Amino acid sequence: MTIDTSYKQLYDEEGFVIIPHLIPEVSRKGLEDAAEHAIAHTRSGGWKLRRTVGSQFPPYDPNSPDAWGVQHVMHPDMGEPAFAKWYTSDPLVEAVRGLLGCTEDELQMELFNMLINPESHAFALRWHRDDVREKAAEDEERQALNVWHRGVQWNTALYEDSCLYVVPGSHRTPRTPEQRARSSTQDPPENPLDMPGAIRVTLKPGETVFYNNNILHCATYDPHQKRATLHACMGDTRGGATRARNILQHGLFWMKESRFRETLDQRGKNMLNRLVKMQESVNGDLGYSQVN
Ligand SMILES: O=C(O)CCC(=O)C(=O)O
Ligand SMILES: [Fe+2]
Repeated sequence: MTIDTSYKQLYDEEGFVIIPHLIPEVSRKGLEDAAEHAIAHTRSGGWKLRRTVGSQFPPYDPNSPDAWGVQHVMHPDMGEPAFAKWYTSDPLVEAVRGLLGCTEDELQMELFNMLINPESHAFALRWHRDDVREKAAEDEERQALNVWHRGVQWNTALYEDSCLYVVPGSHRTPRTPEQRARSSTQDPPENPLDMPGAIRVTLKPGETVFYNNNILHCATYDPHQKRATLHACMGDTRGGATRARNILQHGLFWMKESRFRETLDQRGKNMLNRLVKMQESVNGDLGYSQVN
């Protein structure tokens, strides 16, 4: 399958695009079961690598009673090979390759997490860009937005998901004074649609939104609305060290262990090799880790 070039055009212009059917029918049940297990394991306290209610970014407060995300679902200790199998599956890899405009030999394995509804606490993320400070002056913002990091991030919904809000096109331009005012507060928005230009993104089961992680976005989490959304990113090796800051802060020691490598098919192993090479080239460690 090659993806329609209009997807890439939309992604480049709007900063996001929705693509259906990236979960092969044969994989769906396996992924749902894996997701249920990962959620139960996290809520019971068995899985410590979680995004906790009260924290927007890492480090996440380990003492929080509730979680809005499960981190590192491909970790061998999770014991769910369905996740890595999907991450390296044909339809997904083809879509990513199309959006990055790269060859398969340039694809770099990165993060794979899951976004879930908190069990009993409403929570929200304030308006932000993942890799530009909220306080950045207009010039700094413009400069940061001009750098193409050669990576894509996505949310694939197993169940209907209306948590995410974005401002289309905002990945290319600094915030207007009004947008800046509404994204400089520490408080989550009372009504995200008050943000000029904002839209709510609704995914039907099986749909994927790919979004530039520097698009202005926020999210609201309702404990009564079931969410199990696969949240991942993949890079293109031509991005080199520009990808390091975002990726390596998440604690990836476990990805260098042979125990993890052994769970991957050949394509996955090749993608992982490129991540390790990138990490070694920036001479960094693999970030903090809550388990290792
Ligand atoms: O929940 C979402 O869909 C968005 C998550 C997000 O913005 C983030 O993790 O930075
Ligand atoms: Fe974000």
